[in-house]
Amino acid sequence: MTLLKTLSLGTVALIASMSFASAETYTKGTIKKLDAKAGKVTIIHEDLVDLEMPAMTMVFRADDELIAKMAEGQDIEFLADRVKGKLTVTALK
Ligand SMILES: [Cu+2]
Repeated sequence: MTLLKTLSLGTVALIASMSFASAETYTKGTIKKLDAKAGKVTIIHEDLVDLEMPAMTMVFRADDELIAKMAEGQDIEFLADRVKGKLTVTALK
């Protein structure tokens, strides 16, 4: 039991330090429109800290795998980055 507790505490500490190291901040948003064919998603997003962008509604690109997890009207927490100059959703929580 003690060993198990020690192990899980170690895991938590490791994950915590990893998320600090990546310095990525998930942003809250709501999916307004989804265009799966075009690989585009319109998100009403809060402040995007990593991209120094204020809250707004805008179109992002997203790959098929991420779009498959999205639905219009859904509240999400996501990561975004510039990929080849285009703002792209890179992860969903
Ligand atoms: Cu924006």
